[in-house]
Amino acid sequence: MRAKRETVSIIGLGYMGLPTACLFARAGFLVRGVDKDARKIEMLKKGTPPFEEKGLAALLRSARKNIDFSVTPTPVDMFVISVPTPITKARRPDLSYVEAATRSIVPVLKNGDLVVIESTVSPGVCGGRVKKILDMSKKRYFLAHCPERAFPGETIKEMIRNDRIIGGVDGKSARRAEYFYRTFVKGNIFLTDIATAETVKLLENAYRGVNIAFANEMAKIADTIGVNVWRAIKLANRHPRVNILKPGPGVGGHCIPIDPWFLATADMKNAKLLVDSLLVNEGMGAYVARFLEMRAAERKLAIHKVAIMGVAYKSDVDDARETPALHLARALARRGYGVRCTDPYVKQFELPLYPEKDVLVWADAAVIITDHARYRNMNFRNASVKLIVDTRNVLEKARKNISAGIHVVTLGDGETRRG
Ligand code: SAJ
Repeated sequence: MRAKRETVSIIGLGYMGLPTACLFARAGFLVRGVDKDARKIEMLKKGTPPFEEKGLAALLRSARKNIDFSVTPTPVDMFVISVPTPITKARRPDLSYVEAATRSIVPVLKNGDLVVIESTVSPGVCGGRVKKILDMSKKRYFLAHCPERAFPGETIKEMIRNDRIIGGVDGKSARRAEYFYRTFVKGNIFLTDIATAETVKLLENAYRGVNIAFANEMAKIADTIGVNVWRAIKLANRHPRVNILKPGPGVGGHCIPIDPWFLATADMKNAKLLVDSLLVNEGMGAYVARFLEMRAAERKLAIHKVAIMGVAYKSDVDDARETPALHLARALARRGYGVRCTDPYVKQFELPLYPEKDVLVWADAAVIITDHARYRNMNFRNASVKLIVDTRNVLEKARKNISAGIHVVTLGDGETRRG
């Protein structure tokens, strides 16, 4: 890759910021990766990725000669802010990290620099609060929003291939940002105004959240009317203009359960469908706990100890942020069950994690929360569980291999015995 004149700094080296920093470095820019976590910086200086992501270790190696890491920003030509934007307990956007990161670059900002916000923000934040902070520098700078749109687990591939939306405070800012991203993005780049770019990102994740809430509601209705929701959705999706997502134990990750609140809180009076969808998804943990209890009672099974299988928020990742497993663990504990969690990939979790084989000889029931590929072929031989609740329909094919003494029920299978 030809060396580029400009220098780039990424503030926030998380799941999105670190691959972005490496991609800019591999494209030929001299890159400085900045993160306030000194331990992470030490690991990166040694060339060790601080988390797992497909292809990240190799990408880091290929970018190394163009990248260095530090805890403080230094002067560069382009800054990318890629820090978390969580929600508060009251479900209000918490912009404190974006604001602090923006403040941290004010002392090193020069005339003509470009600042790009990649973090997800509420509409109006980049052109409002962020711009106000940058104006304290008294410098002439360009400002754009280029929300990340990569799918964790496929982050690097998606960062290169996906289309990008860039919104600028003015046309020049958008075009300047386009020049930088063009060096590694192979998808289309669409330029727009900054508030539209902010909204596009929120619309994408809100759309997915509402669609999943719809599927979850259908699963509950299917349980009531005695129809298998998985079969029904599969057939409905044969319609050329229908694409219903999958029901499950609720939504996790740092995006789908959170981003819709950024839109909803911008106009609570009108955000009825959004708020209801968020609450339907959040309520799935409690629903699964009731589902387990009901199905156990129907089968006259005495269940006291429950194994939660999978705490990753989605299949085959080691990321447990906002995982539905936690909602379920709490709902089960409130109902007096003993709960133990296991996951083949996750290393850090709010609750203790146990080895799978130990948990399965301890528990009376298992609830599959994450659709990890390895669960698809499990036969539960030697397990003490009498009941398996499959919230993701992962055992569809394995069912016939599971010992006859174990009852397997699937969320939304419509098999409740009534009467
Ligand atoms: N889920 C379901 N049913 C489904 C699909 C997903 O219950 O049919 C659950 C998953 O298990 C998970 C949650 O939803 O718990 C979210 O997972 P996801 O795979 O839909 O999304 P993320 O959070 O990994 O990534 C999303 C992506 N957004 C869209 O697809 C619109 C990604 O492109 C974004 O970059 C990312 O959010 C982000 O950073 O905003």
